[in-house]
Amino acid sequence: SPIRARVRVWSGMAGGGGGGAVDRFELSPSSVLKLQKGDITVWSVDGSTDAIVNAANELMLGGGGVDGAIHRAAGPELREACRAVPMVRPGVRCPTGEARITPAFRLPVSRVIHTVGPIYDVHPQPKVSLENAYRNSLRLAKENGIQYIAFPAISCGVFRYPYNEASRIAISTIKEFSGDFNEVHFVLFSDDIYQSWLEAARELL
Ligand code: AR6
Repeated sequence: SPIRARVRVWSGMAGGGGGGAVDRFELSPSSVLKLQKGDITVWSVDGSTDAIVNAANELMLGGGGVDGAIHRAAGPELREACRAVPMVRPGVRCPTGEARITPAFRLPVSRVIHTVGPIYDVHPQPKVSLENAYRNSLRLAKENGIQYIAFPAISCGVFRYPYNEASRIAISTIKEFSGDFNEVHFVLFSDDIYQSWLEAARELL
């Protein structure tokens, strides 16, 4: 069963999303969850078994929010790699709840996993799709030998998912993969969202 102890450490560079306090929770004896505030585009652990997750849209050619930041930092090659992902139907490279993987180009990590969360007010079953977005990102990461993975708060920006619900969904889905990764990180951009993730981790881990 997960160990309840929680410690605060200073991130330094490795695993850092810009530096700052990192909250650490054990998922299994060999696997930890880390929460921090920061910018996911500067996060990395080792540049060979690490990946960041992008909160993309179904077309996968960039957008606003974290998607825009990741494309800017990765350079135009990322857009070309995304364009090469086959369409499953017109306008859709990655259906909501699924995930696709590309190289990371100028980012400090080895790969980018693109997933699409639900638009909260529009999707008929937003909870299932948000769970699937986390689950399929983690499955694809595992298949590709990723040991360190960092997520943003998928759907919590433009797609308007209430972050107090999204944080519980995110943490409980990560728990399904206890032991599959050395480290799973959340790099959260705003204080209210970070606090909500911290509460969910204290409750659920
Ligand atoms: N690092 C970490 N988190 C960030 C960063 C960053 N550099 N920048 C923003 N966030 P959003 P969504 C946070 O809107 O709701 C795009 O246009 C942000 O504060 O990026 O899934 C896509 O193309 C928020 O908490 O993603 C899609 O069309 C979280 O990332 C659509 O938005 C997610 O917000 C996807 O919407």
